[in-house]
This record gives sequence, C-alpha cells and structure tokens, in this order.
Amino acid sequence: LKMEQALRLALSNRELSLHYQPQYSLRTGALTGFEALLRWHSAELGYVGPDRFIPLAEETGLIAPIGEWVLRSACEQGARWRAEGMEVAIAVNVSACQFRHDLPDLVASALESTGLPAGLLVIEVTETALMQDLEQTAAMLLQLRALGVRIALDDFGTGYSSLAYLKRLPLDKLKLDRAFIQSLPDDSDDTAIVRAMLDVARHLGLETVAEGIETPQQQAFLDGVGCAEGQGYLYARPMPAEQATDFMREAQ
Ligand code: G
Ligand code: G
Ligand code: NA
Repeated sequence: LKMEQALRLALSNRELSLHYQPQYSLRTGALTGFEALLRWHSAELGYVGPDRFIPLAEETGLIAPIGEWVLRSACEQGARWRAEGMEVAIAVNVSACQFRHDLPDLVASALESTGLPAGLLVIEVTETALMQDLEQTAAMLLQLRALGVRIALDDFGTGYSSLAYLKRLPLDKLKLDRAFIQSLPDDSDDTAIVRAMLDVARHLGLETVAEGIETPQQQAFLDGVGCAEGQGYLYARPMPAEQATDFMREAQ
C-alpha cells in the first residue's frame, strides 16, 4: 500500500527516468539502437526495480499514465539524438494492459509531437500480451505498423504461445530471451533451441535480437548462426540518457 501511494506520486515528483541499453549489429559491430528501460528512484523507498513496481502499476492502472510518459520520453530522446546526428532506433516496452484500442493513437501522438520518424521506433511486446485476443491484437499491430513502427516480440520462447502465433501476427522482430543465451555455446540443448528459433525467424522474414549477451563466446556463436543483433552486459549495462549520449559520441 505504501508502495502504491508512492508510485501514484512518482510521475509528478519526477522520480521516474529511462535508462538506455545499446543494441548492436553482430555482423558489423555497429550500434543500431537502444532499448529504453524504466527506473524508479523513490524519495521514500529508495531504488525500486521494474520487476517490483511494473506489476503494481499494472494492477492499479497506473501503467496507463506511466506508459504514456515512457513512450513520449523515449521518442523525445530518440528525436534529440537524431537532431544531434546520432540516428538510432529506440525500443520501448509495452505491457499487456497497455495493449488496448487506443495504443496506436498514443503512439501516433508521441511520434507527431516529438518528430521522431516512425521507422526509428520499435514497440516491444511479450507473448502474453499478444495472446489475449488474437483477432483484436492482430488488427492493432497492423494499425501500429501502418504508422511505420516496428513490432518486436520480447522474451521469445519463454511464454505459452505457439509458433502458430508467429504466422498470424504481423511482427518484425524476435527477441531471443536471455534464458537461452546464458549457457551458450556449451549447452547442446540451448544451441539447438537458438538455432531453431533463428531458422524460424529467417523463414518468416523476421529480424532477430539476442538479449543478455555477456561473453565474447556467446557473441561469436550467435553471429555464426545468423542472429542479426544483440544486447547485453558484454557491451553495456542500461545507462542514463546523458551517459548513452557520451557512449555514442565515443563510438563514432
Ligand atoms: O533492467 P530491467 O530490470 O530493466 O527490466 C526488467 C523488466 O522490466 C524488463 O524485462 C521489462 O520487461 C520491464 N520493463 C522495463 N522498463 C519497462 C517499461 O518502460 N514498460 C514496461 N511495461 N516494462 C518495462
Ligand atoms: O526482457 P527485456 O529485454 O525487457 O529485459 C531487459 C532486462 O534484462 C533488464 O532488466 C536489463 O537490465 C537486463 N539485462 C540486459 N542485459 C543483460 C545481461 O547481459 N545479463 C543479464 N543478466 N541481464 C541483462
Ligand atoms: Na524488453
């Protein structure tokens, strides 16, 4: 209850911020984009991780204003970087309960008011979010795509969805969950699963991103089996926008 009260005030007290984790082309090593990750430094409770407050925000409906803020702030940051000559994609996480009829309007308005080109925005959704109402979900994804944004399926392989969903939903990208990456390249089960996921992606014309890359061996394996992009502690942890800006300048 205390956390709920604090979370209610978090937006107006400016306690929320976004951190950005870089994503790279495994082939060329070029920085391709950033995933925006929400952080909460509460005056009352100290640092609270998203694994704790996002479920609470979802239960209480606070995810609506918070999610809108995330979308707008991430687009704003992407537009600012672009204006400074650093054109990178920005990936934003969207919860199942934000996945409602008005999402395309919110996205369109965030793009319009910030001037971020739609092609630079990636919306990350989880399997669970997509499974709720397949017809309605597919229609909404088509609306989002009509704007020009790309859709990434997050944590791929960890939910309860079937491969049939991949065929029925208009997706652009699969994010391989770090659970499958962590024991590469030694674990023969995980190498088989990752190869199979990449095969499916290739045949369906989907881009691929591996999450949670921590070692050069994992990177080399993933590049070798045709995964296009990666992110993880090997390259960088999520960091505040200002630090991400310096990071990009140094990489140029
Ligand atoms: O660093 P990490 O602890 O940031 O994030 C944990 C999880 O919290 C992520 O896997 C992601 O699913 C979720 N998360 C982070 N930021 C956001 C956000 O802005 N919106 C939503 N819905 N989930 C987020
Ligand atoms: O599922 P999603 O892509 O939203 O996950 C992002 C989460 O993964 C964040 O909590 C982020 O801090 C965490 N993360 C990012 N890179 C790594 C990594 O290399 N190793 C581990 N263990 N976690 C990571
Ligand atoms: Na994500």
